[in-house]
Amino acid sequence: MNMALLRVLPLVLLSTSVLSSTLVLHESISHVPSGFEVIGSPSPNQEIELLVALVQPNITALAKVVDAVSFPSSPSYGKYLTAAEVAGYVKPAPDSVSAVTAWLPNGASPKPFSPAGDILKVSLTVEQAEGLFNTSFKIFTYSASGQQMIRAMNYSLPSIMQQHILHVHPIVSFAPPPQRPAQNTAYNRRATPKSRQLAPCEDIVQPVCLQEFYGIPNTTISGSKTNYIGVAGYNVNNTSGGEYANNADLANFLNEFRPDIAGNTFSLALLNGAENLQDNSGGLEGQIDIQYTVGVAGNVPVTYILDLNDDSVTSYLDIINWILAQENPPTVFTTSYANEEADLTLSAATSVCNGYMQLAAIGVSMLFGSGDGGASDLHIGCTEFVPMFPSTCPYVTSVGGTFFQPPTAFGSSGGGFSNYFPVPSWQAADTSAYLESIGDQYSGMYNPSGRGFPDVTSEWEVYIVNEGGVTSVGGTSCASPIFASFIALVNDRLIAAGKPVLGFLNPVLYGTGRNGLDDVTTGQSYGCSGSASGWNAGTGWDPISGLGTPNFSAMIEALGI
Ligand SMILES: *[C@@H]1O[C@H](CO)[C@@H](O)[C@H](O)[C@H]1NC(C)=O
Ligand SMILES: *[C@@H]1O[C@H](CO)[C@@H](O)[C@H](O)[C@H]1NC(C)=O
Ligand SMILES: *[C@@H]1O[C@H](CO)[C@@H](O)[C@H](O)[C@H]1NC(C)=O
Ligand SMILES: *[C@@H]1O[C@H](CO)[C@@H](O)[C@H](O)[C@H]1NC(C)=O
Ligand SMILES: *[C@@H]1O[C@H](CO)[C@@H](O)[C@H](O)[C@H]1NC(C)=O
Ligand SMILES: *[C@@H]1O[C@H](CO)[C@@H](O)[C@H](O)[C@H]1NC(C)=O
Ligand SMILES: CC(=O)N[C@H]1CO[C@H](CO)[C@@H](O)[C@@H]1O
Repeated sequence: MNMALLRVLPLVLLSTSVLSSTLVLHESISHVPSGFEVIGSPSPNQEIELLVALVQPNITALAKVVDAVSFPSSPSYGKYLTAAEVAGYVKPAPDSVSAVTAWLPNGASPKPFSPAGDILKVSLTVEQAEGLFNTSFKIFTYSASGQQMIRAMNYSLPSIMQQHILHVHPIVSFAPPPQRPAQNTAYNRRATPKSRQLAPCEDIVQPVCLQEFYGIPNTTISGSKTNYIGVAGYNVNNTSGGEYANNADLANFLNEFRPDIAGNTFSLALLNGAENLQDNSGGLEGQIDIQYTVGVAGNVPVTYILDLNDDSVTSYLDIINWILAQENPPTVFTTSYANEEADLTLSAATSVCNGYMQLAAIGVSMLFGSGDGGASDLHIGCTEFVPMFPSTCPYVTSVGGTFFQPPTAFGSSGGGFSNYFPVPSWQAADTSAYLESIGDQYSGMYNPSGRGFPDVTSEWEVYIVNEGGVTSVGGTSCASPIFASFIALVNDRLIAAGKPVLGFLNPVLYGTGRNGLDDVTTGQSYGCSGSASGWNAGTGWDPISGLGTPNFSAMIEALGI
């Protein structure tokens, strides 16, 4: 009884103040993003689900904790938090939850979407949402897929709610589903390697070549069961087709290229009704991501996390939530999907990036392909370069692509500077040295004070087995799982030496860890007028090859293992 009274009382007070509070425009976009078209108005009774991201009062305190556990010079280095401890920093203030709950209409049934409850999922009719946010919803289609979505050009919040709500998603967010950075072009279907005339590694790379190029060992030594790699997969409807990892193809791949670990496989986590179909109806992405983790990381266990979702922001958040909910989270995670940064609103990108900050706090190395369109994401004729997300989030490690040995940065390797996230302390000296080296070139086409990406690079083109045959594929889609496997094996050596795993990599990699990477000094990316109009590789960090390619023995030495 007492509890009920206590709960009711503030609600009455709040409702009165919300009524007297003025509506303030909270977010707006000026034009319908390209590729989308209005086709009508939704029925007022149609239900829509929205995510309400609440203010995270201690997020700046969490950023300091991440620095403390991630900089080797710090006394707390490697003392990662538990997800429950992280939740303490991001959980909303109790009065935010009660104020927002009281403001929402009956039946909205707000439920925690994230483990800490800092994002709520609510269900509203179009009519209710139009009233609440003083907006007008329309039905839009995305021409690339025919996918329909209900969105608006702007929304308002009562001024009193702005102290509680960061943003409501996806009212003005048109982000198309995450795209595989790679076209994953099967350049051609070749005969099986056994009948090839060329020596291994002369034309296209397979695991043994990566072992040779980067000194990657065959297997683990620690016997750890907690050091494992998570791999993201998205069963996106329509746009790119489903993505699946075929068990028989993996078995053939290992028999052919890694007979020493033949029979190894992977675990599955299926979110939102995703399926790992075995009917050859999928694309190549799932095949690459699984074959180049299971097939490169020796006996490090691999879990494939497949999500079914048609909105990229929610897709990224789904996987963040999954990792935070694991009793034993992966130590390394690789994602070969990306969006152009501008696909996401600043507030949505910030919410997702704050999720990666939480994963940094618990000690997960988050790796992402840097994109496959060079500096411009292949927008020929553009007047500004096109940065890619999540690579621009400072709490992830972005992986570009190189060709063969000695490695040359590949023209399609995504890279550049964020328009949303400022350059972090661990990177500032490197980006300014690079920008000084290019002078006025491209001035006005990028944000010189933004976070630069990629951070590192590895092989771009490899063989996979798909539908029983050997196929060559290319993209930072290949590079990210390869780098993840390298890090997982470095972690294995750290564990064997009784040391903490690497966790958030960048403070280490931009510090002593750079001695465990081989600088890539040749290559130039695609820009706004096609090839050779983007960034140049050079000595030190550059926005096409980052700090360089893996070198296992040098990394072991750099880390003092
Ligand atoms: C969060 O912030 C509040 C108010 O500043 C403070 O009392 C509390 O100790 C902080 N919690 C954590 C986990 O830092
Ligand atoms: C609601 O939005 C309309 C259209 O943008 C605007 O004219 C009106 O002033 C807004 N109402 C309030 C209360 O802000
Ligand atoms: C909000 O969007 C509607 C529909 O596009 C437009 O008519 C209105 O002017 C916009 N309001 C503001 C404040 O931007
Ligand atoms: C790695 O495995 C291959 C067989 O695939 C074997 O030839 C090689 O000797 C092994 N290397 C080491 C260092 O054990
Ligand atoms: C994807 O398509 C299937 C049928 O093809 C449908 O059942 C499912 O609801 C769709 N999922 C999403 C997220 O659109
Ligand atoms: C890796 O680093 C070692 C030094 O630790 C060096 O001798 C070797 O040449 C490097 N490997 C490559 C492929 O550059
Ligand atoms: C082209 C295509 O695959 N279209 C499919 C998109 O997804 C819907 C279901 O969400 C299917 O009905 C379409 O056939």
